[in-house]
Amino acid sequence: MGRDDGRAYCQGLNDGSFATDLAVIEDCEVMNSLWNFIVHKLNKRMNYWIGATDKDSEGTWQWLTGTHVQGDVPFWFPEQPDGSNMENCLTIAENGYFADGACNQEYGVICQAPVMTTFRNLE
Ligand SMILES: [Ca+2]
Repeated sequence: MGRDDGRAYCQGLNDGSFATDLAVIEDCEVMNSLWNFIVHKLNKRMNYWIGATDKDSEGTWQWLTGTHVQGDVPFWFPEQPDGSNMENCLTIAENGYFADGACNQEYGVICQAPVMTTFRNLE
């Protein structure tokens, strides 16, 4: 699906108690474990949309949360992003690195829901 359809798909997973959206991946370990899951469990190497764009300002990549996308290796493949105004949506590409993609391309999506941690102490 295209990126906007992908985002709508992720938001549609919301069951009313928490917000779901395209995945925001700001951490190297999260990226590694996602990629390991894609390769070893899903066994589906393909491009996946995740939650960042440079639509608002070419070359300035922002996550859905408003924070800046971290630059360079180990996140981006060398020479990426390379699509200028033609590629404004972020993917995890088939090689396991970030790459920019044309937003209407048909790719998979990676969605996320907030993590909830609850403690209940003994009184
Ligand atoms: Ca761009």
